[in-house]
Amino acid sequence: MTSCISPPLQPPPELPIALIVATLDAQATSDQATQAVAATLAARATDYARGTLSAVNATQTATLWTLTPTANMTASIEAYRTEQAATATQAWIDSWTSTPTPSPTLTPTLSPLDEAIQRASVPMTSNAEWQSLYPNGFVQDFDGVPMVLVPAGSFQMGSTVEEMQLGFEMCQQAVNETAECQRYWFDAEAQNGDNTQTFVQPFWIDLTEVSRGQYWACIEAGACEEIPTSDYSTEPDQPISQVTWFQAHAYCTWRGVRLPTESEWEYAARGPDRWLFPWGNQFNGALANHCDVNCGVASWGSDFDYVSEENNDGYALIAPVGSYPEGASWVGALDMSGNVWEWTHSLYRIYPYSPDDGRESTVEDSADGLRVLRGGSFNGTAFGLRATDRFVDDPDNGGTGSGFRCARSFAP
Ligand SMILES: [Ca+2]
Ligand SMILES: [Ca+2]
Repeated sequence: MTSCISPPLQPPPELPIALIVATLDAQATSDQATQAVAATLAARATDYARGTLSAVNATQTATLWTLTPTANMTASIEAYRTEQAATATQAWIDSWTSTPTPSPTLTPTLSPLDEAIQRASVPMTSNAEWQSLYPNGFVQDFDGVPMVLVPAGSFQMGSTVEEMQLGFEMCQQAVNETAECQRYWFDAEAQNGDNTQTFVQPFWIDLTEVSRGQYWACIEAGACEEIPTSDYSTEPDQPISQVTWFQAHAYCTWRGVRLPTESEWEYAARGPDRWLFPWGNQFNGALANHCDVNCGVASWGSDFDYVSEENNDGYALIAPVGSYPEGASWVGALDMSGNVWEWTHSLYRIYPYSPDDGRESTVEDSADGLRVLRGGSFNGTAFGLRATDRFVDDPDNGGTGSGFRCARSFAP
Protein backbone atom coordinates (compact mmCIF):
# COMPACT_ATOMS: atom_id res chain seq x y z
CA MET A 1 0.00 0.00 0.00
CA THR A 2 1.39 3.41 -1.00
CA SER A 3 0.40 6.69 0.46
CA CYS A 4 1.46 10.34 0.58
CA ILE A 5 0.67 10.24 4.23
CA SER A 6 2.45 7.75 6.35
CA PRO A 7 -0.13 6.57 8.83
CA PRO A 8 0.60 4.15 11.57
CA LEU A 9 -0.50 0.65 10.81
CA GLN A 10 -3.15 1.00 13.41
CA PRO A 11 -4.38 3.90 15.42
CA PRO A 12 -2.35 4.61 18.46
CA PRO A 13 -4.33 3.78 21.57
CA GLU A 14 -4.37 7.40 22.65
CA LEU A 15 -5.83 8.70 19.35
CA PRO A 16 -9.18 10.26 20.18
CA ILE A 17 -11.39 8.75 17.48
CA ALA A 18 -14.34 10.69 18.83
CA LEU A 19 -12.44 13.96 18.33
CA ILE A 20 -11.54 13.09 14.73
CA VAL A 21 -15.17 12.29 13.96
CA ALA A 22 -16.36 15.46 15.63
CA THR A 23 -13.84 17.55 13.70
CA LEU A 24 -14.78 16.01 10.38
CA ASP A 25 -18.46 16.38 11.23
CA ALA A 26 -17.93 20.09 11.78
CA GLN A 27 -16.03 20.37 8.53
CA ALA A 28 -18.80 18.58 6.71
CA THR A 29 -21.36 21.01 8.02
CA SER A 30 -19.34 24.08 7.07
CA ASP A 31 -18.76 22.74 3.61
CA GLN A 32 -22.41 22.17 2.78
CA ALA A 33 -22.70 25.51 0.98
CA THR A 34 -19.43 25.02 -0.82
CA GLN A 35 -20.61 21.63 -1.99
CA ALA A 36 -23.75 23.04 -3.46
CA VAL A 37 -21.92 25.64 -5.56
CA ALA A 38 -18.84 23.71 -6.31
CA ALA A 39 -20.64 20.61 -7.48
CA THR A 40 -21.52 22.20 -10.77
CA LEU A 41 -18.06 23.68 -11.17
CA ALA A 42 -16.31 20.51 -10.30
CA ALA A 43 -16.98 18.96 -13.66
CA ARG A 44 -14.92 21.67 -15.29
CA ALA A 45 -11.94 21.31 -13.01
CA THR A 46 -8.84 20.57 -14.98
CA ASP A 47 -7.12 18.83 -12.11
CA TYR A 48 -10.07 17.12 -10.55
CA ALA A 49 -7.92 14.03 -10.45
CA ARG A 50 -5.63 15.69 -7.98
CA GLY A 51 -8.49 16.15 -5.59
CA THR A 52 -9.57 12.59 -6.16
CA LEU A 53 -6.08 11.36 -5.34
CA SER A 54 -6.03 13.39 -2.16
CA ALA A 55 -9.43 12.06 -1.25
CA VAL A 56 -8.28 8.50 -1.83
CA ASN A 57 -5.38 9.13 0.45
CA ALA A 58 -7.70 10.65 3.03
CA THR A 59 -10.03 7.69 2.74
CA GLN A 60 -7.15 5.36 3.24
CA THR A 61 -6.13 7.34 6.25
CA ALA A 62 -9.63 7.31 7.62
CA THR A 63 -9.94 3.60 6.96
CA LEU A 64 -6.95 3.08 9.09
CA TRP A 65 -8.37 5.30 11.77
CA THR A 66 -11.43 3.18 12.17
CA LEU A 67 -12.57 -0.08 10.72
CA THR A 68 -16.07 1.22 10.44
CA PRO A 69 -16.08 4.82 9.14
CA THR A 70 -19.16 6.68 10.24
CA ALA A 71 -21.56 8.22 7.78
CA ASN A 72 -20.36 11.65 8.85
CA MET A 73 -16.79 10.74 8.24
CA THR A 74 -17.66 9.58 4.71
CA ALA A 75 -19.50 12.84 4.13
CA SER A 76 -16.53 14.79 5.42
CA ILE A 77 -14.25 13.02 3.05
CA GLU A 78 -16.63 13.81 0.20
CA ALA A 79 -16.58 17.41 1.29
CA TYR A 80 -12.82 17.39 1.25
CA ARG A 81 -12.82 16.02 -2.27
CA THR A 82 -15.29 18.66 -3.35
CA GLU A 83 -13.24 21.40 -1.74
CA GLN A 84 -10.18 20.25 -3.62
CA ALA A 85 -12.13 20.27 -6.85
CA ALA A 86 -13.56 23.72 -6.11
CA THR A 87 -10.11 25.11 -5.44
CA ALA A 88 -8.84 23.72 -8.70
CA THR A 89 -11.88 25.02 -10.49
CA GLN A 90 -11.34 28.48 -9.06
CA ALA A 91 -7.73 28.46 -10.20
CA TRP A 92 -8.95 27.51 -13.64
CA ILE A 93 -11.53 30.31 -13.56
CA ASP A 94 -8.89 32.79 -12.40
CA SER A 95 -6.53 31.81 -15.17
CA TRP A 96 -9.37 32.13 -17.67
CA THR A 97 -10.56 35.59 -16.56
CA SER A 98 -7.02 36.94 -16.38
CA THR A 99 -6.63 36.27 -20.08
CA PRO A 100 -7.12 39.61 -21.89
CA THR A 101 -10.48 39.78 -23.60
CA PRO A 102 -9.90 40.41 -27.29
CA SER A 103 -11.31 43.79 -28.41
CA PRO A 104 -14.21 43.46 -30.80
CA THR A 105 -13.35 44.42 -34.34
CA LEU A 106 -14.71 47.94 -34.89
CA THR A 107 -16.33 48.96 -38.11
CA PRO A 108 -14.35 51.98 -39.35
CA THR A 109 -16.35 55.22 -38.84
CA LEU A 110 -15.78 58.73 -40.14
CA SER A 111 -14.89 61.54 -37.76
CA PRO A 112 -17.62 64.20 -37.40
CA LEU A 113 -15.48 66.55 -39.51
CA ASP A 114 -14.93 64.03 -42.29
CA GLU A 115 -18.60 63.09 -42.23
CA ALA A 116 -19.64 66.74 -42.53
CA ILE A 117 -17.23 67.33 -45.41
CA GLN A 118 -18.48 64.21 -47.14
CA ARG A 119 -22.07 65.40 -46.82
CA ALA A 120 -21.15 68.95 -47.81
CA SER A 121 -19.49 67.69 -50.96
CA VAL A 122 -22.84 66.53 -52.30
CA PRO A 123 -24.53 69.61 -53.84
CA MET A 124 -27.45 70.88 -51.77
CA THR A 125 -30.69 71.54 -53.59
CA SER A 126 -32.41 73.37 -50.74
CA ASN A 127 -31.54 75.23 -47.56
CA ALA A 128 -33.57 72.74 -45.51
CA GLU A 129 -31.49 69.85 -46.79
CA TRP A 130 -28.39 71.14 -45.03
CA GLN A 131 -30.28 72.53 -42.05
CA SER A 132 -31.85 69.13 -41.38
CA LEU A 133 -28.33 67.68 -41.10
CA TYR A 134 -26.82 70.55 -39.12
CA PRO A 135 -29.53 72.79 -37.62
CA ASN A 136 -26.94 75.21 -36.22
CA GLY A 137 -24.43 74.70 -38.99
CA PHE A 138 -21.27 72.59 -38.79
CA VAL A 139 -18.74 74.61 -36.81
CA GLN A 140 -15.02 73.92 -36.87
CA ASP A 141 -12.35 75.77 -34.97
CA PHE A 142 -9.36 76.99 -37.00
CA ASP A 143 -6.58 78.37 -34.79
CA GLY A 144 -9.11 79.58 -32.26
CA VAL A 145 -11.55 81.04 -34.76
CA PRO A 146 -14.82 79.18 -35.37
CA MET A 147 -15.86 78.80 -39.00
CA VAL A 148 -18.98 77.21 -40.48
CA LEU A 149 -19.03 74.81 -43.39
CA VAL A 150 -20.82 75.94 -46.56
CA PRO A 151 -21.84 72.91 -48.64
CA ALA A 152 -21.53 72.56 -52.39
CA GLY A 153 -24.46 73.70 -54.48
CA SER A 154 -25.59 76.48 -56.76
CA PHE A 155 -27.90 79.48 -56.75
CA GLN A 156 -29.03 82.40 -58.83
CA MET A 157 -27.05 85.38 -57.54
CA GLY A 158 -28.51 88.89 -57.37
CA SER A 159 -32.10 90.11 -57.68
CA THR A 160 -34.81 89.45 -60.19
CA VAL A 161 -36.86 92.43 -61.40
CA GLU A 162 -39.54 91.49 -58.86
CA GLU A 163 -37.00 91.33 -56.04
CA MET A 164 -35.61 94.74 -56.99
CA GLN A 165 -39.17 96.08 -56.81
CA LEU A 166 -39.55 94.57 -53.34
CA GLY A 167 -36.36 96.31 -52.24
CA PHE A 168 -37.58 99.60 -53.66
CA GLU A 169 -40.84 99.26 -51.72
CA MET A 170 -38.94 98.56 -48.49
CA CYS A 171 -36.98 101.74 -49.16
CA GLN A 172 -40.15 103.75 -49.67
CA GLN A 173 -41.48 102.55 -46.34
CA ALA A 174 -38.40 103.97 -44.63
CA VAL A 175 -37.88 107.22 -46.52
CA ASN A 176 -39.28 110.42 -45.03
CA GLU A 177 -40.99 113.34 -46.73
CA THR A 178 -37.74 115.15 -47.43
CA ALA A 179 -36.28 112.52 -49.72
CA GLU A 180 -37.25 109.79 -52.10
CA CYS A 181 -35.91 106.43 -53.05
CA GLN A 182 -34.29 106.07 -56.43
CA ARG A 183 -34.73 102.97 -58.55
CA TYR A 184 -31.18 103.16 -59.84
CA TRP A 185 -29.98 102.44 -56.31
CA PHE A 186 -30.95 98.84 -56.99
CA ASP A 187 -29.38 98.52 -60.44
CA ALA A 188 -26.17 97.03 -59.05
CA GLU A 189 -27.97 93.90 -57.89
CA ALA A 190 -29.74 93.20 -61.21
CA GLN A 191 -28.92 89.71 -62.42
CA ASN A 192 -28.56 90.77 -66.06
CA GLY A 193 -29.44 87.35 -67.42
CA ASP A 194 -28.32 84.02 -66.12
CA ASN A 195 -26.30 84.61 -62.98
CA THR A 196 -26.04 81.02 -61.77
CA GLN A 197 -23.16 80.49 -59.40
CA THR A 198 -22.00 76.95 -58.73
CA PHE A 199 -19.80 75.75 -55.92
CA VAL A 200 -18.45 72.34 -56.76
CA GLN A 201 -16.66 72.10 -53.43
CA PRO A 202 -17.64 73.19 -49.92
CA PHE A 203 -15.87 76.12 -48.31
CA TRP A 204 -15.65 77.68 -44.87
CA ILE A 205 -16.74 81.10 -43.70
CA ASP A 206 -16.27 82.72 -40.28
CA LEU A 207 -19.11 82.05 -37.87
CA THR A 208 -19.12 85.73 -36.85
CA GLU A 209 -17.80 89.07 -37.97
CA VAL A 210 -14.12 89.46 -37.02
CA SER A 211 -14.11 90.81 -33.48
CA ARG A 212 -11.96 93.60 -32.11
CA GLY A 213 -10.23 91.03 -29.88
CA GLN A 214 -9.41 88.77 -32.83
CA TYR A 215 -8.07 91.69 -34.83
CA TRP A 216 -5.97 92.82 -31.85
CA ALA A 217 -4.16 89.47 -31.85
CA CYS A 218 -3.04 90.24 -35.39
CA ILE A 219 -1.77 93.68 -34.32
CA GLU A 220 0.19 92.10 -31.48
CA ALA A 221 1.69 89.62 -33.91
CA GLY A 222 2.90 92.54 -36.00
CA ALA A 223 0.87 91.50 -39.02
CA CYS A 224 -1.91 94.10 -38.82
CA GLU A 225 -1.95 97.86 -38.64
CA GLU A 226 -3.30 99.45 -35.52
CA ILE A 227 -6.50 101.25 -36.33
CA PRO A 228 -8.24 104.01 -34.40
CA THR A 229 -10.77 102.91 -31.84
CA SER A 230 -14.23 103.51 -33.16
CA ASP A 231 -16.75 105.46 -31.14
CA TYR A 232 -19.05 102.51 -31.67
CA SER A 233 -16.74 99.54 -31.39
CA THR A 234 -14.63 99.58 -28.25
CA GLU A 235 -14.93 96.12 -26.68
CA PRO A 236 -13.07 92.89 -27.56
CA ASP A 237 -16.32 91.08 -28.33
CA GLN A 238 -17.58 93.75 -30.70
CA PRO A 239 -16.79 93.55 -34.41
CA ILE A 240 -13.79 95.48 -35.65
CA SER A 241 -14.99 98.48 -37.65
CA GLN A 242 -13.50 101.46 -39.48
CA VAL A 243 -11.22 99.00 -41.18
CA THR A 244 -10.10 99.46 -44.80
CA TRP A 245 -10.25 96.70 -47.42
CA PHE A 246 -6.47 96.41 -47.30
CA GLN A 247 -6.49 96.03 -43.52
CA ALA A 248 -9.20 93.37 -43.73
CA HIS A 249 -7.24 91.60 -46.46
CA ALA A 250 -4.07 91.71 -44.32
CA TYR A 251 -5.86 90.21 -41.34
CA CYS A 252 -7.30 87.27 -43.30
CA THR A 253 -3.92 86.67 -44.93
CA TRP A 254 -2.31 86.55 -41.47
CA ARG A 255 -4.75 83.79 -40.52
CA GLY A 256 -3.90 81.88 -43.69
CA VAL A 257 -7.33 82.51 -45.14
CA ARG A 258 -8.88 85.22 -47.34
CA LEU A 259 -11.84 87.53 -47.77
CA PRO A 260 -14.91 85.81 -49.24
CA THR A 261 -15.87 86.63 -52.81
CA GLU A 262 -19.20 88.38 -53.27
CA SER A 263 -20.57 85.18 -54.68
CA GLU A 264 -19.46 83.10 -51.69
CA TRP A 265 -20.76 85.69 -49.25
CA GLU A 266 -24.20 85.83 -50.88
CA TYR A 267 -24.46 82.04 -51.16
CA ALA A 268 -23.56 81.64 -47.46
CA ALA A 269 -26.25 84.21 -46.62
CA ARG A 270 -29.06 83.02 -48.93
CA GLY A 271 -28.47 79.40 -49.95
CA PRO A 272 -29.96 77.50 -52.87
CA ASP A 273 -33.41 78.83 -51.88
CA ARG A 274 -32.23 82.43 -52.48
CA TRP A 275 -33.78 83.84 -49.32
CA LEU A 276 -33.94 87.62 -49.19
CA PHE A 277 -32.59 87.65 -45.63
CA PRO A 278 -30.35 85.11 -43.87
CA TRP A 279 -33.31 83.69 -41.90
CA GLY A 280 -35.91 83.72 -44.68
CA ASN A 281 -37.86 86.00 -46.97
CA GLN A 282 -39.58 88.24 -44.41
CA PHE A 283 -37.79 91.05 -42.64
CA ASN A 284 -37.72 90.58 -38.86
CA GLY A 285 -36.22 93.45 -36.91
CA ALA A 286 -35.56 91.27 -33.87
CA LEU A 287 -33.09 89.08 -35.78
CA ALA A 288 -30.46 91.62 -36.79
CA ASN A 289 -28.87 94.76 -35.39
CA HIS A 290 -30.20 97.57 -37.57
CA CYS A 291 -31.53 101.07 -37.06
CA ASP A 292 -34.34 100.10 -34.74
CA VAL A 293 -36.32 101.96 -32.10
CA ASN A 294 -33.04 102.52 -30.20
CA CYS A 295 -31.33 104.09 -33.20
CA GLY A 296 -30.53 107.80 -32.91
CA VAL A 297 -31.79 109.44 -36.09
CA ALA A 298 -29.97 112.67 -35.36
CA SER A 299 -26.72 110.80 -35.24
CA TRP A 300 -26.88 109.96 -38.90
CA GLY A 301 -28.33 113.09 -40.48
CA SER A 302 -30.43 110.80 -42.52
CA ASP A 303 -33.31 111.25 -44.89
CA PHE A 304 -34.85 108.07 -43.64
CA ASP A 305 -37.25 107.49 -40.83
CA TYR A 306 -35.00 104.82 -39.50
CA VAL A 307 -36.74 104.49 -36.19
CA SER A 308 -39.41 101.87 -36.18
CA GLU A 309 -41.45 101.39 -33.04
CA GLU A 310 -42.12 97.80 -34.04
CA ASN A 311 -38.46 96.88 -34.25
CA ASN A 312 -36.35 96.57 -31.14
CA ASP A 313 -33.09 94.69 -31.54
CA GLY A 314 -31.73 95.85 -28.19
CA TYR A 315 -28.81 97.94 -29.49
CA ALA A 316 -28.57 101.57 -30.54
CA LEU A 317 -25.07 101.10 -31.94
CA ILE A 318 -22.76 98.12 -32.58
CA ALA A 319 -23.63 94.87 -30.77
CA PRO A 320 -21.22 92.11 -29.70
CA VAL A 321 -20.66 89.62 -32.51
CA GLY A 322 -23.15 86.74 -32.57
CA SER A 323 -25.86 88.52 -30.58
CA TYR A 324 -28.66 87.18 -32.80
CA PRO A 325 -28.45 83.38 -33.00
CA GLU A 326 -32.03 83.24 -34.28
CA GLY A 327 -30.94 85.33 -37.25
CA ALA A 328 -28.35 82.76 -38.38
CA SER A 329 -28.17 81.94 -42.08
CA TRP A 330 -28.84 78.45 -43.45
CA VAL A 331 -25.21 77.47 -42.73
CA GLY A 332 -25.24 78.94 -39.22
CA ALA A 333 -23.32 82.15 -40.01
CA LEU A 334 -24.28 84.99 -37.66
CA ASP A 335 -24.88 88.70 -38.36
CA MET A 336 -24.79 88.25 -42.12
CA SER A 337 -27.44 90.97 -41.93
CA GLY A 338 -26.73 94.02 -39.86
CA ASN A 339 -24.27 95.06 -37.14
CA VAL A 340 -21.34 95.96 -39.45
CA TRP A 341 -20.95 95.96 -43.21
CA GLU A 342 -18.62 93.25 -44.41
CA TRP A 343 -15.89 93.74 -46.98
CA THR A 344 -15.81 91.08 -49.68
CA HIS A 345 -12.78 90.35 -51.79
CA SER A 346 -14.53 91.46 -54.97
CA LEU A 347 -14.02 94.57 -57.04
CA TYR A 348 -17.28 96.16 -58.06
CA ARG A 349 -18.49 95.05 -61.50
CA ILE A 350 -21.99 94.61 -62.87
CA TYR A 351 -23.51 91.13 -63.02
CA PRO A 352 -23.44 88.45 -64.16
CA TYR A 353 -20.73 87.66 -61.69
CA SER A 354 -17.66 85.85 -62.90
CA PRO A 355 -14.65 85.11 -60.75
CA ASP A 356 -12.51 85.03 -63.87
CA ASP A 357 -13.17 88.49 -65.34
CA GLY A 358 -10.66 90.33 -63.17
CA ARG A 359 -12.96 91.34 -60.34
CA GLU A 360 -11.16 89.02 -57.94
CA SER A 361 -7.81 90.64 -58.58
CA THR A 362 -6.16 91.28 -55.25
CA VAL A 363 -4.26 94.36 -56.33
CA GLU A 364 -6.15 97.13 -58.05
CA ASP A 365 -5.02 100.74 -57.87
CA SER A 366 -7.07 102.23 -60.67
CA ALA A 367 -10.21 104.27 -60.35
CA ASP A 368 -12.09 101.04 -60.90
CA GLY A 369 -10.72 99.65 -57.69
CA LEU A 370 -13.89 100.04 -55.68
CA ARG A 371 -14.70 97.01 -53.56
CA VAL A 372 -18.03 95.64 -52.43
CA LEU A 373 -19.38 95.38 -48.88
CA ARG A 374 -22.39 93.29 -47.89
CA GLY A 375 -25.15 92.85 -45.34
CA GLY A 376 -26.02 96.31 -44.08
CA SER A 377 -25.22 97.65 -40.66
CA PHE A 378 -26.49 98.97 -37.35
CA ASN A 379 -27.55 102.22 -39.02
CA GLY A 380 -29.40 100.63 -41.93
CA THR A 381 -32.99 99.65 -42.56
CA ALA A 382 -34.65 96.58 -44.03
CA PHE A 383 -33.84 97.19 -47.69
CA GLY A 384 -30.15 97.63 -46.88
CA LEU A 385 -30.11 94.42 -44.87
CA ARG A 386 -31.22 92.26 -47.78
CA ALA A 387 -28.65 89.62 -48.70
CA THR A 388 -28.51 90.97 -52.26
CA ASP A 389 -27.68 94.56 -51.36
CA ARG A 390 -24.30 95.77 -52.63
CA PHE A 391 -22.52 98.66 -50.97
CA VAL A 392 -19.48 99.98 -52.81
CA ASP A 393 -16.59 101.83 -51.24
CA ASP A 394 -13.01 102.89 -51.84
CA PRO A 395 -10.73 100.17 -50.45
CA ASP A 396 -8.75 102.84 -48.61
CA ASN A 397 -11.81 104.00 -46.74
CA GLY A 398 -12.50 102.59 -43.30
CA GLY A 399 -16.13 103.51 -42.78
CA THR A 400 -17.82 103.77 -39.40
CA GLY A 401 -19.72 100.57 -39.97
CA SER A 402 -17.22 98.71 -42.13
CA GLY A 403 -16.03 95.36 -40.83
CA PHE A 404 -15.53 91.93 -42.38
CA ARG A 405 -15.28 88.18 -41.95
CA CYS A 406 -12.93 85.68 -43.62
CA ALA A 407 -13.40 82.58 -45.76
CA ARG A 408 -11.32 79.46 -46.25
CA SER A 409 -11.18 77.32 -49.35
CA PHE A 410 -11.96 73.66 -48.95
CA ALA A 411 -8.85 71.59 -48.48
CA PRO A 412 -9.27 67.84 -48.98
CA1 LIG B 1 -29.98 98.46 -33.42
CA1 LIG C 1 -22.75 92.00 -40.65
